[in-house]
Amino acid sequence: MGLRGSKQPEAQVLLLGLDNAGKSTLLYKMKYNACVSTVPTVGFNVEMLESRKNRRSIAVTVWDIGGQRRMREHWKGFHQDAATVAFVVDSSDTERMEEARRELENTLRSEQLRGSPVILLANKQDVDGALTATEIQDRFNLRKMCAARDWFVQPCSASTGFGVQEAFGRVVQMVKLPSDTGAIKDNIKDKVHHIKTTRRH
Ligand SMILES: Nc1nc2c(ncn2[C@@H]2O[C@H](COP(=O)(O)OP(=O)(O)OP(=O)(O)O)[C@@H](O)[C@H]2O)c(=O)[nH]1
Ligand SMILES: [Mg+2]
Repeated sequence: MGLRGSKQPEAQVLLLGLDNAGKSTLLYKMKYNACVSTVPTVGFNVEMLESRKNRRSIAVTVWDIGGQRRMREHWKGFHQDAATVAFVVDSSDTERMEEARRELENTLRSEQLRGSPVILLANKQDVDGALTATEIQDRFNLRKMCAARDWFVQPCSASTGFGVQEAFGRVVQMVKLPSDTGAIKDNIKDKVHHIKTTRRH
């Protein structure tokens, strides 16, 4: 059973990216269409969003994991069961573009994410000097990096809302629904346990 006891199919999406990319801002914009002021995420946020796929109602669980360097070592604890990776990039942070590319590349080496679709969210398009989605796609060499999986690049701005619904729509289109709809409650417990037991003090 899912969080709300419904039998609708569930899909899990991992929202990853460097710190300050705008993951949490995007998550709340997608869920509430509101601008929520965020603090850096230590641990993770998780929200369930409703959508429709193949004329069925589905529940999309979005895991928003902190992107600070010390949090990145925990990303792998979330790989299992992820139907899709949504990787958020601060398109205006040209200095850290290579670091972001490396983190995505490392993430996609995970056996548990083999074949998972990737959507790259080129966020902060409202900022002057932001790289375009195409420029980021080229810098990441996504065509090669994602040769064995479905991928898509979506320009957006979590601040203005530009591209945010389209991004969520893409995610829903791309998710693969697991045959086992899973016990998400247990899953949350597992993730909390993973973070508690592996966090450095
Ligand atoms: N101009 C602009 N600012 C944004 C946008 N999205 C997020 N921000 C700002 O960027 C900062 C970081 O946003 P967060 O959503 O907290 O970033 P995060 O990726 O969750 O960061 P961590 O939790 O540390 O991994 C905040 O000040 C946001 O208001 C955007 O599209 N445009
Ligand atoms: Mg955050």
